Amino acid sequence: SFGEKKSKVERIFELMDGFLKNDPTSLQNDILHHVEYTVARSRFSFDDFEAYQALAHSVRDRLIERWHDTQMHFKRKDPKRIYFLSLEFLMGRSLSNSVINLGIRDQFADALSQLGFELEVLAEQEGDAALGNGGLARLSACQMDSLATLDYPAVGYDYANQYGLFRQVILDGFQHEHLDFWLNFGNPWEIERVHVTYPVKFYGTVTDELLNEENGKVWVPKRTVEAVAYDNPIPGYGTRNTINLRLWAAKPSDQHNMESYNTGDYINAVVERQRAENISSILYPDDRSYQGKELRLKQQYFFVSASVQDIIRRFKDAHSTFDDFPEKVALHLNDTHPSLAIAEVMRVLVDEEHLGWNRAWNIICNVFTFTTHTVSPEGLEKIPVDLLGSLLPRHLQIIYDINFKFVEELKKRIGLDYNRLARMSIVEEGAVKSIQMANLSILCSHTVNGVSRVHSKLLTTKLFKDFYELWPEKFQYKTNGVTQRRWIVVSNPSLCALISKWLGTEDWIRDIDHLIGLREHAANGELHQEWKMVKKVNKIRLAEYIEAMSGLKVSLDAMFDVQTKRIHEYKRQLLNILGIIHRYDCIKNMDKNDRIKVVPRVCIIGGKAAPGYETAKKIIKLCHAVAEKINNDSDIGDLLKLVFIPDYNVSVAELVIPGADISQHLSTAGHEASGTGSMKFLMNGCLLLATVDGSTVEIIEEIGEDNMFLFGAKVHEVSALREKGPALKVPLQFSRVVRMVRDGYFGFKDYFKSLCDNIEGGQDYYLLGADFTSYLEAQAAADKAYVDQERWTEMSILSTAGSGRFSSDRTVEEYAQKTWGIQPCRCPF
Ligand code: F55
Repeated sequence: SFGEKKSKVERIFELMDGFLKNDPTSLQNDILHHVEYTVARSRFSFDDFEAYQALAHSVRDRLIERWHDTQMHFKRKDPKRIYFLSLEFLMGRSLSNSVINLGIRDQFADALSQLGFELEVLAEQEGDAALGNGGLARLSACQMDSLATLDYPAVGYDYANQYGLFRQVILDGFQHEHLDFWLNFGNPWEIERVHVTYPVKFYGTVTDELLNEENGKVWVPKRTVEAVAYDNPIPGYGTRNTINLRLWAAKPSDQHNMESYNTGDYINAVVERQRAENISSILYPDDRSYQGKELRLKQQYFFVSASVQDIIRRFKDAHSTFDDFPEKVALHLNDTHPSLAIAEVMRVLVDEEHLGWNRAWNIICNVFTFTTHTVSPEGLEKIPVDLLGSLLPRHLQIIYDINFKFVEELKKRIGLDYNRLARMSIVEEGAVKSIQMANLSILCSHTVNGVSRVHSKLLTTKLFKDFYELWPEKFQYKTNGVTQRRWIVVSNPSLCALISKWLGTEDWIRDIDHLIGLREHAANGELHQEWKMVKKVNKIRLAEYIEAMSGLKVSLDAMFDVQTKRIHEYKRQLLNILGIIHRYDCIKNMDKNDRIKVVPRVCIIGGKAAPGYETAKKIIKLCHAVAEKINNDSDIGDLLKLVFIPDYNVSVAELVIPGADISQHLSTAGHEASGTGSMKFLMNGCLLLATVDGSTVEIIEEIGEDNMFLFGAKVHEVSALREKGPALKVPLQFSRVVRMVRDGYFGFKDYFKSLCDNIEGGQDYYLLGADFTSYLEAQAAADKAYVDQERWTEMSILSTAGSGRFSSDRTVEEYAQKTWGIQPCRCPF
């Protein structure tokens, strides 16, 4: 019936038969095409960076194909989706990860080598996407990788930071913060969606016109900002599924503000409009405290509002009644940062969709899930009522209404226990009246998760005890995990090949349970040889990096001892440094015969301090001061070196972790909710020296105490030790090393005084003194074990073999089944 004319579909098939090809010639063609037409350089002359850009665009094309197919498939099948709301994602670099997950790494490597380029070298050209602070943010990234790989219909949402986390620059041993212009050289991984935009409104007043519950209220906002979507495809491994991380950028809205200025003030009107973009410009660099800043609140609401509009739009495209909403939507709150979503969904359902309060409330209670990453009450987010009321007046009302009904209900259940009512209330009275976002999140979520077993115990017995007693069934935990794709396959190709060889399969990359198969080879001499070779290769890579960064040459025979993570008092980098001083002091006092027995060490410390965190910054300076002394002491030579690795981020971690022999996780027991760095080290066959805290408790169950170096007070012992105050005994060795710092042995006497005061005279909140002896014993045990290289290698193999439980694949699987109620939805092509 179409006669001579071909159908549009036929014509498209004729022009583009199927997908992009991955043979060397096609790949080379694509790369050169992008050099010429995307990068706009001559295909006869382009440098490494330009080659990287062209390569990235060739990979991006392949991601887009799969992304389209996946989205179409999801749309057709309309499964329940998980919307992962997080204010932070630490994605790091994407190139290697993408080509590996797409299954075309080797093809690209071959294609490039024929053009005279090396894939690894080009991958180094990529900047590090640091849209987050630390563990919480990297966890989101690992979970996205697992969600894609396990074929779950997921969407990640965040706002699009213009600047990432600050770059740490060290000058004279002091941390300086530099802006991270991560988008200056373009970002080939994002796809701008100029048509996917939503207005986000702020300020204004709520009218009293429509007071009946069915109709809701009318909010007359005063400012509008436009949210524009930037999509970042996240490919799964061994599947065509490619999910979306949608980031919102703030743009001035067209209709807004211009008319409110008199015509004479045109210039100021334009300048004022541009300020809209500030909302998505900066990432708050503090990973512990909530400052109650207006800009932070704006960022939270901005991304939450755009995401909620997007989610509701997608839902309404396929459904006619909101009663189906909980069957199609799981909304996950990654900590309380996105918890305004609760009030926003409520507002949309009541004020805009006119569902009536009770129906809306019922929906809310069946869609939200919440994970907290915090252990201490000080870590909980509070938003001053005045601030919220001026920026989002209607949301404040809704939260008040939720709270009123909750407290009424609560009185019926628990009676007039006013202390408990006050603790559980969402509204906290006090000097600064504020909203307790955790209470709101717990109340409105059907599931509340901790991030490790001990963390969960602390939540149910301390932090959220009142809520637990009311709703024990809400509380769960999902021990964190990390993705083996990034933390072994991408970052440690030699180990990856070795594991696959000995397991006789690559299946462990998708199904981590296979990893345990290494255990039966743990004593195999041949494997030992190969295992040691791999470690050596990675140590060489790390040593070269250290030399390039600092000029310091380190011995490959030394034990590479690493502590890299955000700098915090509770993580006790100071304990590590004091231990190093002790080691130095011991070596200095040894005679020749004893020195021969010393196991040489390269101590590596890295991590950022929040810009306003003075004590953490002093710890960084102390590390440099001690390093200066030790590294320049010719009497010490290769027996001890101390290196601070600047600007620790995901890409640096990929280099450091595989090269570590041992890694330290020293949090005072009860302070680390989980810890995820340890899991990455573990996967890379690195031994752990750790306190029995957070996820380490569960790591012990998998690896066995004999294969780790544990020390320190246990969670239940900490408060009794603290209560002793000045009466707490500390070892002489401890007082001796602190005295060295006090007396200016490493210079900067006055500057370090407060660090010393913090840990002496009954002030030692994090119990460095109390744990010192036990710490030194664990260190001595590590030295002893290292001397027996075969035993050490066996422990190393057993560490990797036992790391399977700490894959984010397991974590995500648990979330899918026990929290989100979602099923895989695999793209069939
Ligand atoms: C960032 C911003 C604010 Cl306002 C508060 C906290 C943070 C943050 O980065 N927290 C964080 O990283 N917490 C960590 O989460 C990890 C993943 O669950 C845990 O492993 C770790 O114990 C916890 O400290």
